[in-house]
Parts: sequence; C-alpha cells; structure tokens
Amino acid sequence: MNRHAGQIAVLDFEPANEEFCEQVIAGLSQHPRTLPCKFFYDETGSTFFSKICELPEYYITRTEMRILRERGGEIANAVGRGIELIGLGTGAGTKTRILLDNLEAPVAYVPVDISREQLTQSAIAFRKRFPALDVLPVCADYLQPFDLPPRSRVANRTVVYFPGSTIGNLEPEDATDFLKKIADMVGSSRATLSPNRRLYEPARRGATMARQSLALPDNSLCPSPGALLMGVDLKKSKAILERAYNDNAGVTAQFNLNLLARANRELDSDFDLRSWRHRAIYNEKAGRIEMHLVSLRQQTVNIADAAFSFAPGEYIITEFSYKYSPSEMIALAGAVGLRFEKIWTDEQKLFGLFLFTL
Ligand code: AVJ
Repeated sequence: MNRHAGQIAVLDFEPANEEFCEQVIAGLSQHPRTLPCKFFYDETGSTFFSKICELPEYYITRTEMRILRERGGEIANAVGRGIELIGLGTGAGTKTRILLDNLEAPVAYVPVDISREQLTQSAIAFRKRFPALDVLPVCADYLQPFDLPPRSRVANRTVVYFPGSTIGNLEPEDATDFLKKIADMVGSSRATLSPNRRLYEPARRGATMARQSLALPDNSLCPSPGALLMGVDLKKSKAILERAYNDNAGVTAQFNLNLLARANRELDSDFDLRSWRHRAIYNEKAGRIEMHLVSLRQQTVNIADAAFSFAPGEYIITEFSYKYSPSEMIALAGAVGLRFEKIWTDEQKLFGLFLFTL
C-alpha cells in the first residue's frame, strides 16, 4: 500500500486502472452519457487545472486565495491553535500553504488527494517549509472510505479543510451524505483514536488503549469539537459563470478533452479528439455549471470490448459544478448537524469560506 517517492511515504489508495475502465464504460452506457470528473486529474489534467486557476476568467481559486490572505488572522483565530488539519483535494497545496502560514502551532497536516504525483511533490515542499509539522499524505479518492495515517502526536482539534468548491461536483443529496461523513470524522475527535483506524467507522472499544500511549503536548487544552472549513463558489450571474468555464485561451476545453486523451492513453480506447467540442452552460434552475463534450459527427468509439455510437450533437456530461447561496449551504450543512460559525467572503461575494463546527 505504501509507495515511496524520494523520502516521502504516501499512503496510497489511488484508484486502479480497472476502476477507470469500468467507470468509463458504465458512464457511457447511461443516458445522458456521463464520465466521472474525478478522472480529470492525471498528471496532464492537474497541469491544465493549475493553468485554469491562473486564467483571468476563472475567479474561483484567486478569490479563495485572496480571502485566505486577507482574513488569515481571523480564520486562524477561529479554528484555534495546535490543530490537526486534514485537507481534502488540496492539489498543489497553494491555498493550504497560506492557511498553514497563518495557523498557530499546527501539529499535523494530512493532505488527501487523488493526484499522487502532485501530492508527493507538495508533501515534500510542505515538509521543507514547515519542519515542525507532521506531513502525512494520503493518495485517495476521498469520496470513498480510506485510512488515516498513524500519528504520534495529539492535536487540540481536528479541522477538515475542503477547499476550491469541490463540494459543487456532488449532487446536493450526495453533498449532504459527504458532509455527514466529514461530520463523523471530525466529531469522533481523532485526538482520541488509535492509529490506522478506518475512516467513517464508529470508534472501537480498544481505541482507549492507543490513546494512553500517545503523549499529550505540553500546551494541550481539552480537545475542541471538530470543525470544517470549506470553500464554496457562490451563486452569481450566468454571464460571469459561463465565462469562467469557457475561457478565451481554451484551457478549460483542453482540460475537458484530456479526459478522452487520458482514456486513450490508459485504456484500450480510440476517441478521435478532433471530433469532440467542449461546452459549459449554467443551468440556472438547477444552480449548476454543466460541462459537456459534444460529438461533432456521427461516430463510434471503441473501449476495450465495448463500442459506443454517438450522433452528431450528442454529448457526454463530464462535470457538474453546483453553486450555492450562503443560506443554501448553511441549510445543507445544518441538516447533518454542522453548526454554522462564520463565513468570509470577498467584496463582490463571489466566493465563500465557511466555518462549521460540531
Ligand atoms: C475543482 C471542481 C472546483 O468546478 O470549478 C474548473 C473544476 N472544471 N474548470 C470547478 C473545474 C472546469 C472546478 N473544481
């Protein structure tokens, strides 16, 4: 399970190639046809996504970073000192670094990301920058159960950071289920858990044994209830949203088409990349951006032993990106017992950084 790259041990639950193949075939067998957006992030896709984050039209990353920079002191105060930070989908770690720069004496940082190469690189960089911090990377699709790495020090509080509005990729019902899992994770106060416990499982009785062998830090307070710090893209005009997902330089199109290119690289498939077009539309009624790949002609695509025919204009849904108003997100989280604590936004209210506690 553990793969070593340089001196970094990554707890590795990266989805296997077979899973990619199965999910591509399953998704294309549905109507409307879909491809799961988590497969965007291979090495090439992660590079395209980093470019998206720099685009003038794509305000999301830049705005979250500005909020973290300008309100970092307040945010650090609100989450508290001596915490363990679990980052879900933290990618290159640019935002998390700003957060950690502001935090007071954080104990551990557990970045969980599906992109192993990027995760390894950022873990190396974080160890250099924060020598006092335990950096414990986990490569996983965090929507599926995964193990948390063993830890030697106890934290005052477990805080999950879920940045970048990735919550928007989930259908609202799935988002609710996922927030429930996060609530369970931070609520069970990992400070008292044995190492290597499987996430999302109820605490085992034997856990108290392991706790005794963990030394409490000198400055330890009573562990606080867990918290969730989550970045969410807020509802706004259709024009601003559609521009953000249909950039002039065509980087989002390349990012989207890379899903087909990746299938050709990793699976036995023959997508003709010139016969597909990127499209993103804001579905105002559903409150979501929908990314499509539109077939430009009648064509048949072979994937392993399967064949799929597409009519001209027929499309594959590759991503939903739901947008929430603050009250909608507060209600969604409230439904699973997450108490709204605070929201930090930019002047134009493009993006919200929400703090919830248990
Ligand atoms: C990483 C899921 C937040 O939905 O804005 C960017 C991904 N897709 N451009 C988003 C994405 C197209 C992004 N998230």
